[in-house]
Amino acid sequence: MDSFLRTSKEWLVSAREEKITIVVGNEACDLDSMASAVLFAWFRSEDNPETSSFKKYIPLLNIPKEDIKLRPEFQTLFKICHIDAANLVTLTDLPTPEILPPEQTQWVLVDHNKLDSNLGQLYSSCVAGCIDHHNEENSVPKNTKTEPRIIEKCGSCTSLVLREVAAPLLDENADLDDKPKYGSDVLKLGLASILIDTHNLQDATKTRKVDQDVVTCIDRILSARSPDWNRDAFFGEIDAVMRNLDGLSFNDVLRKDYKQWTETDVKLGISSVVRDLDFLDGLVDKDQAIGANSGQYMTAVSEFMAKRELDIWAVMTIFSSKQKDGDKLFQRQLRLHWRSQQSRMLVEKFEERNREELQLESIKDTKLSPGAEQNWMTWRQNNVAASRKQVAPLIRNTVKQYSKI
Ligand SMILES: [Mn+2]
Repeated sequence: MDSFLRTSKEWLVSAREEKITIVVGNEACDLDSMASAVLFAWFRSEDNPETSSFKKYIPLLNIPKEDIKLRPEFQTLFKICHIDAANLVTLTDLPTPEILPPEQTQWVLVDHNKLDSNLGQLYSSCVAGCIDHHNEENSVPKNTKTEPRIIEKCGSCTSLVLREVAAPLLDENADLDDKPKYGSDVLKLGLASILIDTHNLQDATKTRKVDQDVVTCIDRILSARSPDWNRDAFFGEIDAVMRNLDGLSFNDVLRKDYKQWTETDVKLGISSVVRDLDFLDGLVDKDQAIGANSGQYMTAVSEFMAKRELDIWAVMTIFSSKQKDGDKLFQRQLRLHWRSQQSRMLVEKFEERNREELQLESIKDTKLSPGAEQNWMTWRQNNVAASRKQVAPLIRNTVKQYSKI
């Protein structure tokens, strides 16, 4: 797979002569987006790159190159799967439109279904298909030609990708052992993504049949190939690396898993964090080497928001604590920051409209000593099933309905 990635990187610059398909995940670029893009490109590309009819599919990570280092779980998985991170195409590698003219490209979106930001401005008319598990944005043409158009709710987009482009995986009678396309490295890349998104199939609010089916089949193949194979241990290794945010600054933690939308001229950003708010607020202190008070917190927040011109910035946390019976209890918190009185009104409207559905319960920030006037509100979100996938549309709907008043 590594040599495929290296070759695909070279195709980028020869696109003037030969058309290419770019497969891109969403801008949060989590494990699911990365694995979906790589696996779609890998399975759709034909085996023999020398033939002229070769279809060139290039996976693209929707982040600058330097941001790969914010995702240590990628590094761990790349090691397991024998992938050199340097061979992956990132936004930093994307040539200018003069070298990569839009008409020479078609784009397949995985793990999102609307091409946003800079890429969207240049290439949204070239979108030729999508596979996604988010809400329908009605942006990808309804009739795609040779590429799929699949939008279906499930735990991991990777499950949908594999079901679509690697169907023999789900066929119990298929013998895949001598097929390089189905090597163990490839299967582990897909498996890691699905296990993380479904918490090893334990998160019943997210896991669907397609996730279960794909995991069961990959698990069976890997067990048959190696007596030492242990799915739980594999999940545990990746999960532990993901939750370890040691050494990252406040700013890095908040841009590690970040998405942004513009709704009726209001800019909304949402950061997802796998630790609680006390951990996060402690980092403000660490960054500045002095005790954190609300004023310092506000400075850090203003910088983050100003850099992205945000009107509203949400921070969502998900973390777990061990119960007496050994089970994990998952908890969520939500914090919304506003820039102006207008965006404050939107945040208040959001709370009013969604308090019940999200089971929001106001909480005090324990790590921040009071200082200047706050421009944020914090809640415990007792509806733990609602992740960013559900909360983002709720905030966007409030903005759509009230921002013009
Ligand atoms: Mn996803």
